[in-house]
Amino acid sequence: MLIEHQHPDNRSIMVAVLGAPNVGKSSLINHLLGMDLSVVTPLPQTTRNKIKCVTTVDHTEIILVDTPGLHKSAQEINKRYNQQAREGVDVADLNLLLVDLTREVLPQFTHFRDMVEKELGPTWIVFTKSDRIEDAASLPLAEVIERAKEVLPEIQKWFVISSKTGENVHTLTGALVDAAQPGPHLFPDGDVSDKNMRFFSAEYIREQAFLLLKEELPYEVAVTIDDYREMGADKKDKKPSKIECMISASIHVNRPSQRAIVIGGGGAMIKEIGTRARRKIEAMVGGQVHLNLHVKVSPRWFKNNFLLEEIGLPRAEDSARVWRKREPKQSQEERPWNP
Ligand SMILES: Nc1nc2c(ncn2[C@@H]2O[C@H](COP(=O)(O)OP(=O)(O)OP(=O)(O)O)[C@@H](O)[C@H]2O)c(=O)[nH]1
Ligand SMILES: [Mg+2]
Repeated sequence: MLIEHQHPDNRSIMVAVLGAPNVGKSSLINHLLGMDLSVVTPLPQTTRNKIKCVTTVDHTEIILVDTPGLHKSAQEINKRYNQQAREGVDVADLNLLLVDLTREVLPQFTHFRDMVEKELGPTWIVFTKSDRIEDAASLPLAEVIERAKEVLPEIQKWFVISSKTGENVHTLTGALVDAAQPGPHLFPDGDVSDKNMRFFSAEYIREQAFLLLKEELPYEVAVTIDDYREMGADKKDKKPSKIECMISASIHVNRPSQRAIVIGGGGAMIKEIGTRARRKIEAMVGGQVHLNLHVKVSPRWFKNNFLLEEIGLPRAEDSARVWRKREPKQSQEERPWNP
């Protein structure tokens, strides 16, 4: 879709945000956007899909593609997460490789080179979590970059940032604006993502499950939206005054014992997940939300092609066997998030 009547000064850039799990990809994107769009938790492998997130600086559109953390695994679902990240590289004009300063840095470059399996375009390095290092300025990062170029000759620039304090994020933003090329914007004004509010509703329910459940259980949880209905939202009117939204969602777990934990004693856990998720969804839709959650035992859902496709994870190039495709269930008509 090309938006008509574009300003002649318009510029655009598509940036893939890449790196190992938990390095701070989604946090940086949220900081650049100035809103909590993408899900962030202390757990690795929080992000499961590639998500285009859009911000505009004057006439420059910056599309940041959030991606799952690249990691080695023979499991089908992990192959699909990695595929999502690699597809981020395919669409990008520029790659940002995030390197966590709180871990050993050089192995993160070799790990990325091994995992990405793609020809890379221009790549910038963003060292993250500088606030957690006592004297980040004294680190020999120029030397690190020289050594990193031996495995990643595509490296052009590097930055040291903190998404927590905002340190240097404005320098990165300025560099992205400078790197954008003249051309039309790809998203309508005000749209914040290529994913609709139905997708983000599932994300915000999963976020609360990640934050509230312990140990391995978050990884055994998936969320699907069974029914999503918005009343009072005239699609032509981008800022409806009175919206009511009815959402029915399923939290899938692998085993009956996990279902009992997600429900909790007297339903306390599911109530807490629902209450917290609902608040965030209400802020997104700009109205009242009725959220109906069910906990379903879906044995080995992480190997079930239908469910994987439903949560936006089609088969990967290295999937174990050819999986049957299902027609998308979700209507494309649904309202994008345009605050
Ligand atoms: N102190 C500090 N913590 C950070 C910073 N950036 C991210 N974090 C924390 O690191 C953890 C992981 O952050 P995410 O943004 O979810 O990392 P990610 O790379 O998107 O992780 P995955 O989606 O799992 O691949 C969270 O607890 C964040 O709050 C930072 O600049 N400083
Ligand atoms: Mg993430």
